[in-house]
Amino acid sequence: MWKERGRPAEVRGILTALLVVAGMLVVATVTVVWSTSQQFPTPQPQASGSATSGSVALQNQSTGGQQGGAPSPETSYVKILLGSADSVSYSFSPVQVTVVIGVNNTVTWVNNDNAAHTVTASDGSFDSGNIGAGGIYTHTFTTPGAYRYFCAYHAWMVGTVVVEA
Ligand SMILES: [Cu+2]
Repeated sequence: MWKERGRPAEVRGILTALLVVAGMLVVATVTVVWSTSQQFPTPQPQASGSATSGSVALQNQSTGGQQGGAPSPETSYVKILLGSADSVSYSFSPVQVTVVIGVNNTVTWVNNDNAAHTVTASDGSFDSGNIGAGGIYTHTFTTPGAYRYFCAYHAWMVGTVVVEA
């Protein structure tokens, strides 16, 4: 017999709350373990949960470069240095970059200058158009070769992408 009628309900309420918290901890732990086991660099993997980590890795490799601006191992970066519009001392950096198909053959140019520039292939195979201040341009190279490019506005701005199989 309970002398205080309110006590059992109160105890049951606390026990229920503890069970809910414990359940949430289990779910959170399982989620962390699962996402860690995926070894996936993207913060929000959209792949279905049935995919094994092996097929995810293969899929990631075969797609060659993912769009969206998120940094990934497949991307090589070339900076357009601040001052490139005003001084022949500044241009693309590095002026030559070597990439390997299937490894890092997506190149992203980042315009760190406060003026617009272009990344225009000498052979016409790619052309960024205007890249505004702070803007980026991304191109994925799929054919081996040496690709010279220039900025349409500034004659001293020239660079080369060497693509290896
Ligand atoms: Cu330029």
